[in-house]
Amino acid sequence: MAYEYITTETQDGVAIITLNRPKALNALCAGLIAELGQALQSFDADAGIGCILITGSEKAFAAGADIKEMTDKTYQDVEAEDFITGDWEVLSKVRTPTIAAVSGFALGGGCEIAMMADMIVASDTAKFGQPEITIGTIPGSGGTQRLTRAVGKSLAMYMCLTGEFIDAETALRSGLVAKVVPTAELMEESLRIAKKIAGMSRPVARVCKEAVNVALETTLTEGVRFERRVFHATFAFDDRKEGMEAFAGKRKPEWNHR
Ligand code: DAK
Repeated sequence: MAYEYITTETQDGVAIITLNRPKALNALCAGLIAELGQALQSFDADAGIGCILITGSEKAFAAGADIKEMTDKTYQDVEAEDFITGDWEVLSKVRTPTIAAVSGFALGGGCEIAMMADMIVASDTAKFGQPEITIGTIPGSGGTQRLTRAVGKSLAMYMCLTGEFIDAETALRSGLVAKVVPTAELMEESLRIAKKIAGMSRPVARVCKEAVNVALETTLTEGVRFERRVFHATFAFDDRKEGMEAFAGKRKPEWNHR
């Protein structure tokens, strides 16, 4: 599939989507978001893919929604077309585990896209921010919600109300990212993690992801109840039996992804 604003490739069960609009620091124009949604949906439906890795360039993961594209829109326009909502949300809905490998700027919609991934691996040059307030608006794709859940109220308020960026170390300390690595090692380490996840039983990885996500949507009692039911349900998978037999037999499991 030929895309204009992204590139895609696959490696050992991992799909790699690279945002590729370098002159605009990967600003998320409607065409890019449509292509991202399309690529995500097609990899999510591909039984051979066990993890999806999204990345940008060394200078920018993405510097936000395309401001120039938004400038002349009116309230009536954005309300009528439910402005860019559909494809923006695909990443938060795919069942395949996802990783955002972030170097450089992850701002506004760029930070929001990264936060929709299941985890963020950041280079030591990464900068995260929600600077929408500096252009007279507020985060529109989960920035006030996912950021607050990830880093807590005070840091989220600071970022959303001042528009100032945080560096990779602050992002790590606050729980926004899973890991920080030197820029030169970002893809190698992100791919290592992605391939490890892709090497697990795919249905088990899918329900594991679903259970972790439930933690953000429900009470502890309900979450633990959901987890218990899903844990029981893993005993219906061939791969659960294979995994335990392989452990006892001191061999590597051979998943059939069922
Ligand atoms: N949009 C359009 N173009 C952008 C851009 C952006 N967000 N960010 C950078 N560019 C362009 C610049 O205009 C420049 O283009 P030319 O002038 O060369 O044509 C080129 O990329 C290089 O940028 P700079 O020359 O500015 O590079 P610097 O290194 O000096 O500065 C910077 C880098 C990232 C600090 C700066 O470019 C910057 O402040 N960019 C804007 C950051 C920002 O405010 N981002 C938030 C945008 S608002 C929604 C979903 C999401 C959203 C809304 C709704 N729904 C689902 C409803 C999201 C909104 C946003 O993200």
